Amino acid sequence: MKRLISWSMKMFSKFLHPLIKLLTSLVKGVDFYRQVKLDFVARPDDIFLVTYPRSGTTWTQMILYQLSSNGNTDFTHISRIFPYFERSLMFNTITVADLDKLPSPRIFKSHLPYDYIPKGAGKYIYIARNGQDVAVSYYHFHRTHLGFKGDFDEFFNLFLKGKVLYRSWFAHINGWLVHKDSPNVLFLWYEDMLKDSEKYIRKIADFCEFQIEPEQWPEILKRTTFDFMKKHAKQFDPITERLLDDGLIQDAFFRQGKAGEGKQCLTAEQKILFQKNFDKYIDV
Ligand code: PPS
Repeated sequence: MKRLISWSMKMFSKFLHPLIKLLTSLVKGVDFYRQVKLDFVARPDDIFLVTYPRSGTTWTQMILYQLSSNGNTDFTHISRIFPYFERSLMFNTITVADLDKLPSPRIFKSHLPYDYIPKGAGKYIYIARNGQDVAVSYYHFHRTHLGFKGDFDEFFNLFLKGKVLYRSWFAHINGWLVHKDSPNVLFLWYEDMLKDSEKYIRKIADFCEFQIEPEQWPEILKRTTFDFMKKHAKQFDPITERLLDDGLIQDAFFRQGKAGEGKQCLTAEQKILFQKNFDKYIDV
């Protein structure tokens, strides 16, 4: 009898799981469509930084931050400055009303294909990267950040078929390449930026119409180097972003390791309540 009940429960949950998954993604899709297509109001000075993942997004975010601010680096995570457009809305970490409150120019990170990106009079910076390099970088990212357990061969086949997050690299690039000469699109290659960072950082500054004083340049160039950013990795790593979204704090596990803090922190009332529970439940 127990076995029969267990089997029935197993079958029931087997049936429910895909249904719940389907319904959840349907609800998310409808919500996302409503927010992006109906509620979001684009501004003429919005800047969308768009890429297929692993193509230099974070680097360009830092470039934009250094160009658009006095260049301090004491932010918790770059996503708190420039929202990750679709992720924030999809996971409800931000609402369209929150986006409405952001000061201009708003700068958004996005991996959306051309057809999905909100259209307006704003500017679009698209960074493209060699697809084979993207595949390798994305494979490592899938393993370290998305729980992928397979080997590169398996991942590469999925990548070619577009069965990865943000789907086909080929379709993504192609969708944006068609618009590369539009006056409000700055289409850059990651490899070109690597070869001559300063030239392309200046291009980005001009495109965004940021006024940079000559004395600001050395700091901007220093803070956007790979070495500098790697030293501050936590401020850029999506793992930090996820922890912050969930209200979790890193490096807080080891706190004091001392005795007597309870006595100092509890109020007299809390101490009485504690003692009452102690007397009620502990009788040895
Ligand atoms: S993500 O996850 O989509 O946001 O990734 P993304 O930021 O687009 O790309 C990550 C790759 O960019 C490299 N990166 C840099 N290259 C040069 N200079 C700087 N400053 C820089 N910052 C990040 C990063 O190392 C990833 O590439 P790989 O090949 O994996 O090292």
